[in-house]
Amino acid sequence: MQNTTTYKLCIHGPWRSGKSSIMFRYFQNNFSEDNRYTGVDSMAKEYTINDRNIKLEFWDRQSCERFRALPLSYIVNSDAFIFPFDLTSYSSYKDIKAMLEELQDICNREAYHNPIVYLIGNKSDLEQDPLIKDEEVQSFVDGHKMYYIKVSCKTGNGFERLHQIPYDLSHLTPRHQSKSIKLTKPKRDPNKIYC
Ligand SMILES: Nc1nc2c(ncn2[C@@H]2O[C@H](COP(=O)(O)OP(=O)(O)OP(=O)(O)O)[C@@H](O)[C@H]2O)c(=O)[nH]1
Ligand SMILES: [Mg+2]
Repeated sequence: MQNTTTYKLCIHGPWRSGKSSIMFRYFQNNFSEDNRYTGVDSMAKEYTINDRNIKLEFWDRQSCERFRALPLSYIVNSDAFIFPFDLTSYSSYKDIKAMLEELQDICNREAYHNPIVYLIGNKSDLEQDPLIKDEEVQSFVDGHKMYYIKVSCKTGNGFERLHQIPYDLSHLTPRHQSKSIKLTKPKRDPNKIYC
C-alpha cells in the first residue's frame, strides 16, 4: 500500500475571527452561531492527488490562547497557515497584520521555512458597506507573498478556493517529516485558570 503524506495547517488569528468556524465549515460543511466548537483542536481529511495519498490536518488555536504568540513548535512544523480576520472589525484586521509580521520575522530567521499563508477575510455575509477595502488588503498581501481569500463561514461563500489547499500543498515536501517536534495539545497548568 502507498504511504500517506501528512501536511499540517495551523489556523491562528484574533479572538472571534472565525478560526473554529473555518475548520468546521471546511471539514463538515456546517456552521453554528453559538460557541459550541470550543475544545476541538484538530481535524483531518485524506485525499488522493496525482496518485499520491495526502492527509491534510488543520490545527485550530483556541480562544484562551488569544493573547499568546504562536509557539515556535507550531511555526516550524506547519506547512501552511490560515490567518483569519473579521471583515467587520478594523481592530481584527490590525491584529492579523501584526500577527503576520511576527510570523514573517520568525520565518525569515528560520531562513529555510517558507510556509504557504492564506489571509482570510471572514464574515463576508455581514459586509454591506465594506469597512476594510479590498485594495487596502491587497496592497498588504502583495508585499507579503500570501493569498487573500474572502469567505463566509455562515453561507460557505469562498470555500471553493479553500478546498484547493490540498492541491497547493501537494507540491511541497512536508515540514514535519524531517523534524522531531510534533504538534500536540498545549499542556495545561491545573493551578491556573484559563479563559
Ligand atoms: N455572520 C457570521 N458569523 C460568523 C462567521 N464566522 C464565524 N461567525 C461567528 O463569529 C463568532 C466567532 O466564531 P468562532 O468560529 O468561534 O471564532 P474563533 O476565532 O474560533 O473564536 P475564539 O476561538 O473564541 O477566538 C461565532 O458566534 C460565530 O458563529 C461568518 O462567516 N458569518
Ligand atoms: Mg475557536
